[in-house]
Amino acid sequence: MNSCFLTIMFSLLLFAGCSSPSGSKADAVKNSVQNSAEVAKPADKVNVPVFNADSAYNFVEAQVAFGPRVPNSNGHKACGDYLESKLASYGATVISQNVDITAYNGDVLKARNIIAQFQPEKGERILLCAHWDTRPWADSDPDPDMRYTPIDGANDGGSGVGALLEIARQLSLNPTELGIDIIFFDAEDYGRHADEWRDAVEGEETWALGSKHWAQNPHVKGYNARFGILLDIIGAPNSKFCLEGYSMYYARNIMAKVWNCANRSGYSEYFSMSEGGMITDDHLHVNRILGIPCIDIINCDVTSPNGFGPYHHTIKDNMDWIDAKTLKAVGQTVLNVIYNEK
Ligand code: AHN
Ligand code: ZN
Repeated sequence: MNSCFLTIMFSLLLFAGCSSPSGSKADAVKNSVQNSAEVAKPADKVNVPVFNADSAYNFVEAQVAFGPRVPNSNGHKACGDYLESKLASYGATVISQNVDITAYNGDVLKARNIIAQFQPEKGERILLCAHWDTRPWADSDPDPDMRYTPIDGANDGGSGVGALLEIARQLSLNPTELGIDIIFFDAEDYGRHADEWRDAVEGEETWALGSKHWAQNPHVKGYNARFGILLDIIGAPNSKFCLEGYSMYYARNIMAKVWNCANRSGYSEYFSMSEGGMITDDHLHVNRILGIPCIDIINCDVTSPNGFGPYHHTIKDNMDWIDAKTLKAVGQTVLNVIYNEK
């Protein structure tokens, strides 16, 4: 292979982005997304870093090695310290927002939202987020004896954080035009145990407690961002990310931006055009309380019992369900989106 060929290949990689003009076949998206206000930008060339999927995979593995990250556990504390120091090592200004939150069952959770600000002096910002805690119980496990056992949460918890740590690493090497905030929310997955669903009361909110606290008490007074992207359960092989209901309701043009970008980047197999249900997740509070349009990229699997995949909230949610190819599809798409924002 001659060096000229290599140079061309390298340039193609570096200049892959999502600001190409409209009219490509990837624009043939579902009407609801297509008819949004998002307009194609001129095709100026932007340097977009290459997302290293092996690095992201290793970041998932590193979290799982701490054991379950259940609030108040030793593994949770140690992993939180690890996440904070990793983000700081990538040049971010990092804040841990510590708060005691009472869960639906009376447990007082020593919760910790971990907030990393890249280029904090910039006014125009993008929010990227994931939850870092893991479910205290495998309450969807097929074996009833396992339903009070904590899970590894490789996919549910680990995957979104792993992809964002790799993005943080890229941000340390190549600055973006806008400021970026990466937030790892705590206490997302302490929602009511499936055995107690009959006790649920109308309107109760037992999930996504850390993000609710942050949205009510943002780390910066009057915090705002152009938009937000939540990554949740993004590591399984052959994942399908559907058009989640709250994302479509609150942030349709951001969905269009991201799904179009995924298509142009060659990831249409993962970014499905089928509609998903409305999922109570961290993005909901960002939308409802702060009014920042925030989407949720989350696996949907209508063939599985709870709609998120057969491993979800079972003891099988371990490294066997993490595929670097899926992390790549999501991570590269997010990089392409954020490096193209001006
Ligand atoms: C509910 O099941 C209501 N919300 C799911 C959000 C979630 C749980 N994401 C990860 N684990
Ligand atoms: Zn969960």
